[in-house]
Amino acid sequence: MSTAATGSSTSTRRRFPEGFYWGVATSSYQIEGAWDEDGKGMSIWDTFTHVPGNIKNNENGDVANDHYHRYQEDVALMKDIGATAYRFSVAWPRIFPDGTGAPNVKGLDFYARLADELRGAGIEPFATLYHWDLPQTLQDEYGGWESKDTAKAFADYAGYVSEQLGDRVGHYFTINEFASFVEGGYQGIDSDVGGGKTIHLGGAPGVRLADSELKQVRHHAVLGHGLAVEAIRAQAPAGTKIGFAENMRVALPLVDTPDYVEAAERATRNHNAGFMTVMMEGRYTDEYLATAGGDSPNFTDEELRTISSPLDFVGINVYRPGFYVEPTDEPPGYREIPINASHPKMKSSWHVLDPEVMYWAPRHLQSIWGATSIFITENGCAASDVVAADGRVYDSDRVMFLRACLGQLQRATTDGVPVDGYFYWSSQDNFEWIDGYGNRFGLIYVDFDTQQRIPKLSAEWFREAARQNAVV
Ligand code: GBH
Repeated sequence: MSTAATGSSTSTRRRFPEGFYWGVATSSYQIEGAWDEDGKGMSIWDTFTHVPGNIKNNENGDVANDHYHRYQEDVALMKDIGATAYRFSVAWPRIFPDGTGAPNVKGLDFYARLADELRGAGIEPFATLYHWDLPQTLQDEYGGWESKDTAKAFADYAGYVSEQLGDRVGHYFTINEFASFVEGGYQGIDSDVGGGKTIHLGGAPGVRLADSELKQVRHHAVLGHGLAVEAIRAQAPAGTKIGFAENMRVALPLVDTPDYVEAAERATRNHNAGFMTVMMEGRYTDEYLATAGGDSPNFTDEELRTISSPLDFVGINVYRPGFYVEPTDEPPGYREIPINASHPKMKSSWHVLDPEVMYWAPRHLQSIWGATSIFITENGCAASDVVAADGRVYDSDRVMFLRACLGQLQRATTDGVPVDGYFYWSSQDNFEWIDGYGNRFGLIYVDFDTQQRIPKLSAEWFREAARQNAVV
């Protein structure tokens, strides 16, 4: 555990701006457990994981990291590894067991205690209001996000939580990764993994809609975001800060020259038309509506104004490049370059590796939409972590990944891109959705039989980087 005591070995050229947040992230269903305790209602992920065959090895989040009971130990570990911010999510069915109606005080109390514990440890709490665990009742009654009623119920819940927790939590992310739960939950996603190969990914509620129906679900999701922003502004204390946490598809310029960069910006804007672009611009692009034709979503101008309510910051989860581009003279002004079959990858099947995405993602946000405050709400990788004979976990590939990604992020801040913080996904190994407990993303290893936690080599790297506020 010995690291340079003085920090004198780190060049000042590799430092982040003063006040930069060094965070870690998790989500409720992936770590809490206590799936039916203290009045919590069922979520669509409780239902989905309990159906045999949906999840690798039929695993589920019933117990997960038992964080609901071990949160004090977990906060102490976060402090120990140097985190200054923590992004957690609130489980909607803990607060409103039926999605709407009477709130459950015990559920709310858990997050109040968690926030107090964090503040006591000098860690700033950032709450995500929707990380995919929709109350099952809303799925049963409305078909979930197929209905506008779910967007309205989400806003009521968001306003209530921000009002109740407002004295303790000052930063909120409305919704995590729109495409992951919309396309993933209501159709399934074909992920390009190079060499012309795609893999099919999905999740709860496991509905299979046609393309024509999916556009309306997307619209309800961004509408839910916008309505939630309005509700939080109305109910939370003045000064409360709000954004979303979106996994935008990022086009990388093949060459770093103005014409390639412009092509990449154009492509990024088009490829995010259904979520990021409409939230930032308040309109669906002409191309999006033209391609949809008769399948365009139904929407009003008033809804578009709500969807694009001004935000305090923009959050993006950055894992992989979407694709590469080169400029063309023909519309749309760019050509997509296929990802090669031999492209480097991290452990997850979808995880195409190019650390440069950590430079271009925030830079595109600044140049396309003029973002003035950006958070990297997630970045991380799975690795083949095992406890060695000496009791340590030697995740050298994750250290490589961290150093490479943060090096690119630091390059962005040096270029004047306004990035205010970084959250590593995840503080600890946890329930990785359809992959079960197999894909470990943590800085801290978890033995799921004993619930023992062991900080990995990467946690040591993170601690030193946070201490120096620099790439180390
Ligand atoms: C995030 O998903 C989630 O927010 C988090 O809950 C999860 O545990 C973590 O990351 C690690 O997986 O991008 O073309 O490959 C982000 C990763 C985004 C990966 C959607 C699969 C499918 C399309 N997922 N992606 S593609």
